[in-house]
Amino acid sequence: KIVFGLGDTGLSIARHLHFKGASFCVYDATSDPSRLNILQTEMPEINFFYGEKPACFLSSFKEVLVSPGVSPKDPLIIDAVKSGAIVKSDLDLFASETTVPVVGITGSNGKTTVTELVGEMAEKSGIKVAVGGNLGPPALELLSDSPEIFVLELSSFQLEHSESPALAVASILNLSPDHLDRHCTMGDYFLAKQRIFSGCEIAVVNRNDLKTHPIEPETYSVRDWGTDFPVSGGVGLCGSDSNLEICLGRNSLMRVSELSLPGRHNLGNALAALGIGLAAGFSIEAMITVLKSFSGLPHRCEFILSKDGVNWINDSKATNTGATAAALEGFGGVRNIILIAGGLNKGDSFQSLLGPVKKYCKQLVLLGESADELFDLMSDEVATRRVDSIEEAVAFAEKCSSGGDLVLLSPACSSFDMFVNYKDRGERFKSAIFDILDVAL
Ligand code: UMA
Ligand code: ADP
Repeated sequence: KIVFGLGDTGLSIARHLHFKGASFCVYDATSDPSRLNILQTEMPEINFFYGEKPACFLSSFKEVLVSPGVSPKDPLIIDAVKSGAIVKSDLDLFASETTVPVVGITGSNGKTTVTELVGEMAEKSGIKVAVGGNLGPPALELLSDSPEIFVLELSSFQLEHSESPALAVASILNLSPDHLDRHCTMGDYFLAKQRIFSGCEIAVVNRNDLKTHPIEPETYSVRDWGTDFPVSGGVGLCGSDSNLEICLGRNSLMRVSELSLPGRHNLGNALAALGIGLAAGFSIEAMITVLKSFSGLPHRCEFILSKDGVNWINDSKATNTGATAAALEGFGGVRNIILIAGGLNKGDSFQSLLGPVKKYCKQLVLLGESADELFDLMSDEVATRRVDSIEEAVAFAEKCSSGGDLVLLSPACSSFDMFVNYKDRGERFKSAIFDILDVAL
């Protein structure tokens, strides 16, 4: 066996195989991968290979245990498959090691939020739960917790390498363009997400969005949620616009105004979490309590402060156009948003943002590698300024804002061109706000 990639996932696979007494080695394209020190300390006898290798490098191995960041189109993987090697993910290994129910959640946006929500719902229901997957820690690291249920966030990268996750409850929350630099087409991206349903017992879907449904629904038991009235008895909304209520069939559970999560997209996340929790058998009362108190995670439409009538919001985790559109639609009034956007484009077209930007933005502030592309597309429609740093963006936004405005960092791009990651970008944004607005932390 060979473990391909030595990041968090590769290390979790190596630890698992080592614990099982299996014979294996590890390969990484780089000479000094992030987890090499740990591998060499914990498992000094394991052979580590690195650097560029000929396409046939993996062909002598019977099993290749691959990290999510490795593309299935990598010549090494293509050759290994041709030579008859079994290519497996950490999820495949994980699935073969547990008989405890596993809930899996994927989607283009909202995965981490809903996974954390569902985890809290399980805990509040008195069920011992382990939460991880794409949000970390990797699934295999959770086995030693011996929980009564696992709740995993699953990315398209993980699912693409996975044969059959065999989940007790599987859900696709939504689907909009993301990671097209890896998946090439929306069709491929959709098929990668569909793998979440392979071998599952209950599929939880948005009844109004066919992209979240299994291609072969007759194979599974299906539960649904939606932002309309649940005629067929699922999770949904009832009541008038001024007094909307979350309901299960005809039974009202709570008022929408009692939710702590902000924005319309988070109402969808709350309904999805409720649908998933019901499918997993959690207590309805416990789930309602959690929905009333869970106010969201840092860097996701996170309210920072209000000064001189201007609200400042950090949505650094918005790394695709779907997330940025949701923030604009969730918070926008009449052209009152100063939007700070741009970064590393993951292969998405920004065209779909043009409508919401025209409708809600009074000013665009652009940074990062995609600033020129965004400028060319948007500058005829809205006042646009290019800047070189997040600090310059905040200083400029402060100058051009007035009472009733909202300054929103929601980049629609990943952060790696200028920052360590989205957290670093969000933290730098927050520090700049406190410095430039001269507000004590
Ligand atoms: N590597 C190669 N060849 C390649 C690609 C990578 O040798 O072609 C090596 C790299 O040199 C590196 C290692 O593989 O040493 C990294 O492996 P990885 O990219 O799979 O990263 P991990 O550290 O194992 O982290 C992965 C997820 N990363 C990706 O999917 C890119 C983490 O999600 C996840 O938290 C972790 O497993 C635990 O489950 C990160 C992410 O950005 C946060 N995910 C994407 C997202 O959320 O949008 C999908
Ligand atoms: P993921 O794990 O899928 O990246 P997160 O919960 O971390 O999802 O949120 C990432 C970004 O997506 C944030 O900007 C957040 O505001 C936005 N978001 C969350 N839920 C949704 C949704 N249902 N639709 C669109 N955008 C969303």
